[in-house]
Amino acid sequence: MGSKTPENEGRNGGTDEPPSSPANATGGEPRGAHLSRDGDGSLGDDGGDDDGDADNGACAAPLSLTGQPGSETTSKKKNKKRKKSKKKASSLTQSSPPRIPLSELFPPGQYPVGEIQSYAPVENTARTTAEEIRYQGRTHLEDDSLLNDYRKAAEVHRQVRRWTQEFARPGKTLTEIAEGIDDGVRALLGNDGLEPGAGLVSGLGFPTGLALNHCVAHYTPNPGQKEIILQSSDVMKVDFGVHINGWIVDSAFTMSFDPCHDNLLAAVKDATNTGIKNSGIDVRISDVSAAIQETMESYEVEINGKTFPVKPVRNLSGHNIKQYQIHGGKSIPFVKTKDQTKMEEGEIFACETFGSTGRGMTIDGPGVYGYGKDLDAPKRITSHLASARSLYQKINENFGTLVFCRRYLERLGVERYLAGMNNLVSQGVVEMYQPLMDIEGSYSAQFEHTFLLRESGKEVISRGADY
Ligand SMILES: [Co+2]
Repeated sequence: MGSKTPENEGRNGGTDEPPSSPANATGGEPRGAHLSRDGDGSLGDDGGDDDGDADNGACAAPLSLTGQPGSETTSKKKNKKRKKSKKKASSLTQSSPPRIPLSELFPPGQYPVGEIQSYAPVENTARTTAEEIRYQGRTHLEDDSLLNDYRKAAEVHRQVRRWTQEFARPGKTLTEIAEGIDDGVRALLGNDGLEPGAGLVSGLGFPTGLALNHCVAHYTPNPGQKEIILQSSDVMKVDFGVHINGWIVDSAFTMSFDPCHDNLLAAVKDATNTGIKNSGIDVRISDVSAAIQETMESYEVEINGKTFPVKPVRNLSGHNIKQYQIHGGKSIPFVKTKDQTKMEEGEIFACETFGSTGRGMTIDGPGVYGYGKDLDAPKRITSHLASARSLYQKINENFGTLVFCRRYLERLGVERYLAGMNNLVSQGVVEMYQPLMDIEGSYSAQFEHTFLLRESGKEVISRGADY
């Protein structure tokens, strides 16, 4: 989930350059030309390749899914069969759509370790390796059960995004995709989140984001809204979170179906990986930002014969993560700053970057992405509105300080909550999040991983074969 860079918030980002909106960014490509192209082709291992001429002309055969949405009964039958042959369970593969709880796929209950990166030596700085600090770090990130749960959440993310990369094709609605992700996450965690308090045990870390084109981040379909159908010219950022006991894996990728967007995706993927590589204990965050900026700005993209630089989005940033708290207070901007803040042992960061062919600056768009309880909000509130009081109780019970959206509220059976919600927002106990938009006609991409600054090394917990 993206975070607004605090110091830049509200800045209008005036630039001398003319708005670089391509005149006919949509509709200029022959529709259907790349329909059957493997959508995650741009998510491959060679994502750092900045050669714009990558020939994706050969159309991959459309991926066939072994099960279609709605084949719930078939997967349940399969589950029963599989449960009986427990010894073979480790060789099981996930169903499509994903419905087999991970606890059945990994019967000994040990989940795969993330990518371990060793720390680069940090120059010109005395390491703050006071015993107390090191011990503090150790208390949670070296806790075996916490680590194993965190790795399980990351494996849920990998398996659900694998399905998403096959399922999310032009012609699908954003609601189908978002609900598919949400249902997959809940099924793999083995927790439908419907009982009071269940959503705090495990579930979605924040509203599943499906932001298209110049919508840079913070878009999720709301109930009752006009359906948006994914188009072959679209660039879609898929940003979802999985949490267990409030420890959130925050990871995102971008899908496109037209090779003209390949360089944009490659730039942002490269920038995110550069950010991760440069991160470490006692590293100044501004040095990470500078490396991200340099990488991102070394790319350009050509759309309909017009060339655009890839700009880092200046008012968004990566962030640290705390328990039940997606934005822990530290930011990793994508442009260098004078900030002297360092990363510390025991911290968890979501390194995400956003690149745009537009202004590289967002403004709040129309509509609502989600809501999140203010961290300082009291346990109970007084309000003249009974609906606000009962809504607040529901929020405390099911989400705590996790960010949620209208779909998540409505599946709990909460109705007619808008007046109550507006009351909570105006009281300042709940914050409302809006879509974040660059200029119309521009395209933007995002890649994001969660990593843990452990004593022994950096564990990129959400790393997969795809990105
Ligand atoms: Co994030």
